[in-house]
Formats: sequence, structure tokens, C-alpha cells
Amino acid sequence: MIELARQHRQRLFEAMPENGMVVVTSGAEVIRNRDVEYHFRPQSDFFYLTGFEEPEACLVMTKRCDEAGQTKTMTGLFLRSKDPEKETWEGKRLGVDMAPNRLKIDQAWSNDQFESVMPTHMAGMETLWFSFDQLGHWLPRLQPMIESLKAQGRKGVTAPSRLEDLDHLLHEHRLIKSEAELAKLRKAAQVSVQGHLAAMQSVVAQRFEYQLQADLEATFKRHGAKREAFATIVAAGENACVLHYTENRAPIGANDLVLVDAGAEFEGYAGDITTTFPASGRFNQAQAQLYNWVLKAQRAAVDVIAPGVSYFQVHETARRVLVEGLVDCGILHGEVDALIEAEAYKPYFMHGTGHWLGMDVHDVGAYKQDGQWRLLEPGMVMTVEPGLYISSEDEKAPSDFRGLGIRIEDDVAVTDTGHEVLTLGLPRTVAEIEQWMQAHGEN
Ligand SMILES: [Mn+2]
Repeated sequence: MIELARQHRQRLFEAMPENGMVVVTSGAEVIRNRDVEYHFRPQSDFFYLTGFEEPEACLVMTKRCDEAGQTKTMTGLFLRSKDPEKETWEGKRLGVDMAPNRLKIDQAWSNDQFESVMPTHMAGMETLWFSFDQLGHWLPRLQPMIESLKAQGRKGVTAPSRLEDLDHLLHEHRLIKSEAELAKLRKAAQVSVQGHLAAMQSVVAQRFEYQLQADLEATFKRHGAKREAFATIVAAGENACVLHYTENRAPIGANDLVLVDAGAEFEGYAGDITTTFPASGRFNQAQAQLYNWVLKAQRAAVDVIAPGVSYFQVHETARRVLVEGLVDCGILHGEVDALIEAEAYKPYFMHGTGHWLGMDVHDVGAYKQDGQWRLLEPGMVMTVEPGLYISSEDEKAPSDFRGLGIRIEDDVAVTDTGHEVLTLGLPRTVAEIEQWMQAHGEN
């Protein structure tokens, strides 16, 4: 990741105007309760540009045009100092001396030098770039430095005159994945596949949702994933109608479908898969009928993914098939176009068909440009995850469908000629799932 991060900085330097300074923080540890911290995970922008995982570190990049008209770049890092006592308790720190060599950067300073070192690098800069998601973090730190540089105006010192949101620049880079990044995403996807197979294998009626979660997450770890990419959802029966259900405490009913939405994080990159399968290993008639429509929608949406296709077309394709399915199941009545126009499907399909995927599970990058849904380009990676959710209290829906929640999700990369599904290897059709569960399941 260190070399990859160096390439990412190189690309950012090329895109930055001269006399600009970028600052990016890794973030701080957060207390969970009393003296226990949440497991630390650096901000994705920081990890993308450094490959460094310690908290309380700050990357500084400057691109300066010197008196001779030469462009000079500098990459520096503020980080925690070595501290033998703290390291005994909390783990090793890289430290200032080792950082330049190890991280392939020009300079490193300890965090307590921030106030003294920053102004010398900030002097003469025109633009300061940082994430406007962190205005509250940066403004109080940078304001006194800008003021003190301005106060030295008579000595010829100049202070930055512009603040820019780094997100606009950097997130466009992060949206387009390099071959090395795609390799990590493929690995995250394939580890995620293994986890889902483990959950599917271990489902038995009366087990608890969290027991499937345990099998799935253990499999992620066994394959080298450091953590989950987001909170695992294991939702049995009508719990599947709660889109971000993470409680995972309920027992699984004998006739339930189980919806699992989970992904592994591998070397900073996320997988994101949803599977839906019957606890008994057999779909009943209504479950199979609804499942087949969601699968048809999902496959139709994946099929349209190619360079030049509008992001929205993926959603539109899935939505049309889902509405056809809702009519076929007797849940909606009327003509498909009119039902789409009236958004009659919204109670049953209330989310988008996917999102960008990368270091963040809901990855960065604009979905629209100049008010238009953007066109897909090679190197973009997205999820495709249509679903149908029929509330158990929906008295208009035929009773067999009530309480069913079904979503099917794969991770798809846009290639030069079309697309590549990164999450292959799961049984997906009704027949494939039933056969697989009969062969491998604990039922
Ligand atoms: Mn997703």
C-alpha cells in the first residue's frame, strides 16, 4: 500500500495548481466507554495517500513554484512520537525517525511541532486544500497561522488567500480505480463471497441471526480480512424489511428467508454483498416467485453496465423489472409505465440500485455532473442491489408475500468493453441455492 499511496500522491500533485498546500488527517481514536476505545481505522483519504494506519497523523503536501520558476513538491507527515511506556501498553509506533524512509515521504515531524512547522510551509502558498467535511477540525487550527502570516506582510510574507474543498479533486481520483486497486477489491469481494457461503452453510431454523454473523465474520478474518467493511446485517423473516437492520438478535424461523448484507475489508478496500436464502434450504412458492423477480432485475441491471452508460440507466433497468414483478405477484395493479411514473413501487423498493464502492463501502465520487447523471467509465466500481420488501402489515399485498424482504447484491467493475462482476462464486438462482444448500448445508 505504501507504493500505491505514493502513486496516488503523485497523481494528486499533477492535478494540483502551483502554490497549493494539502492537509489530510488520519483521524483520532474515539472512546467507546470509559477507557475503552473503538478499534481505530484511518480516514480513507488519508490511507489512500499514505498507506499509514496510526491515529493522530496529518499529511501535508505542498507544490511550490520557486524563484527560478521550478516546481517543487514536498510531502511531510506529522505523527505521534515514540513513547516506550505508551507503546508497552498500546502497541508500537512508527515514530518520526523511521517515517520518511518507511512511508517514502520527504519529511516527518512530531505532532507537537505542528504549530511551529506548518507556517513555514504555508508561507507563499495561495490555496489551502482540505476536506470540507472537516471544516470544524481545520479552521481553528489554520486560522491563527493564516493571521500570523498576514501580520508579516511588510516582510514580504504572503498567506494563502483561498480555501478549497479537497474532496472535489481527490474523490474524482478515488472514483477511478487502478489495476492495483482493482486487485484489492477483487480480493475483498472474494473473501466476502466465502463469508456468505459460510452463513448459508450454517443456517438452521432456531439458530440466532448472530450465530450466522459469527460464522460469516470468522470466515472474513480467516481469509485475512482485518475487519468488516460495515456493520453486518443478518435479517431473518420480516426483519429483512428493515434496510439497515444490525441488531441480529432474533431466532431464525423454519420458513423464513434470511437476508445477509455483509462485506469484508481487505487492505483498506471494501466488499459488499447481499444474499437471500431460505432457512430450510427450500423456497416456498411465493418466496421463489418474488426472489426470481429480484434476481431478474439484478441481472438485467448488471448487464447494462458498460462505459458510456448513464449511472441512472442501471437503476432504471432494475426498477422496471421490479415493477413488472410487483404486478405479476398481484402486489401492484395497473400498467408498468404509469406505476413507475406515479412511483407506486416506492413502498416496496425504496432505495437506489447501488452505490460506488472502494475504500469506503459507500464510496466517494459525484453521481451527477452539471446536473446530469454521470456516464460510467472504466475503473469505476459499483454495487448492484435491487430489492423488494413487503411489509407484514401491508393489507393490499396477497398474504403469501407479506413479511418477505429480498435483496441481491453484487460488486461490479466497469471495464474498457463492458463490466466484470467481482463477486462471482455464489449460488444465485433458486435451483442453484437449493442444490448448494442440500449439498453443503447443515439442514
Ligand atoms: Mn451495498
